[in-house]
Amino acid sequence: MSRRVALITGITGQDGSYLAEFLLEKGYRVHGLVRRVALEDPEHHFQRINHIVEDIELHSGSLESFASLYRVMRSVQPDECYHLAAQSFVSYSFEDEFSTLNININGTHYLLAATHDLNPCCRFYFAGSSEMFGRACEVPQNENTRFHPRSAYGISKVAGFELTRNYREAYGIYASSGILYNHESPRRGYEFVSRKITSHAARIKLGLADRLPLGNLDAKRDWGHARDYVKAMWMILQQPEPGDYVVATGKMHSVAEFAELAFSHVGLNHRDFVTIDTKLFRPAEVDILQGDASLAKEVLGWSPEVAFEDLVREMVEADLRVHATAAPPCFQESRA
Ligand code: G4F
Repeated sequence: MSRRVALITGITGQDGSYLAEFLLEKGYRVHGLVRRVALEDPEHHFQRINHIVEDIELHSGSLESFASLYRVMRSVQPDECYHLAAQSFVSYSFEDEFSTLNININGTHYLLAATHDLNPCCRFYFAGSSEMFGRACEVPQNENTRFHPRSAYGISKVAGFELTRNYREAYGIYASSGILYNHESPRRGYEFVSRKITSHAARIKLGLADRLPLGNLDAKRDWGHARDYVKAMWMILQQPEPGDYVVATGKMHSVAEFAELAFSHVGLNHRDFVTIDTKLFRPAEVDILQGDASLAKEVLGWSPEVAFEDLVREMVEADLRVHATAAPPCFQESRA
């Protein structure tokens, strides 16, 4: 039997790299869309996929160029397309609403249009986000909760979600969305609060830093492990019918609790090191997100395997190793 073919946009990111590993293990031929600049500077951009780069095929293209996505879709002819690439940092979307909306909405639209035109039997996965719920009218949120996004990022994800649903309903494309809550790992970017906390806890422990500036400590999130969540993406595309699913742990913790736990793993008290930087508060905050993944459990048979405490421990331990052996990464203090 011939191997199934998958195309992943955002393959160099946290989720893309875990998903590529997962699909290779399942016997897929894995193709990835990467920006031309990444191909020119693989050492810097391929850190998360270096170990599998010989097993996958990379294609240059940009979410801002319909022509490039069309060309890649025509050449790869995937059975499954996982659209993960996006401007995914919520905070940055307040600094540049226009590029966030352009990249996230048009990129999704271009890919859907190319799929419809060239490869209508391809199964399409859209990376939706809990940020679509924003100022949520209920806790926990499920697939029927009304959207109330609070950032250009959240708005772009609602638009991508609706485009995906409309390609399903209007053109019969097998197009599904996962509404994923925050998911982290040692591969998380340093600009997100989880990795910012674990890397600072490690650096402070090693004497490489002496404080951790944070914004809103009271925000609550439903944090899971990225490896668990990419499995849900694949399961979503294996269903007989397309659909939309909340993917979450159902457990909620504050940023302060995350910091407390991370610092306690290195024998420190976060209160001695965390400072509040008002520049890191967002113009419109999402205070509480907690998902109800009952549908995913019932229909997909999916449930998370990694507990919050184990996730934080894994990240802190990985950061202790990173900072004990390597040059520290560049930290983006503003709005990070
Ligand atoms: O880690 P964050 O930047 O993640 P956020 O905004 O919840 O978004 C992440 O999860 C979404 C849902 O899955 C994704 F769609 C999205 O792409 C991204 O992966 O911030 C989490 C919370 C926020 O409430 C923020 O205000 O932490 C608060 N926070 C407090 N101090 C901080 C900081 N966030 C960051 N990034 N940096 C801080 O210093």
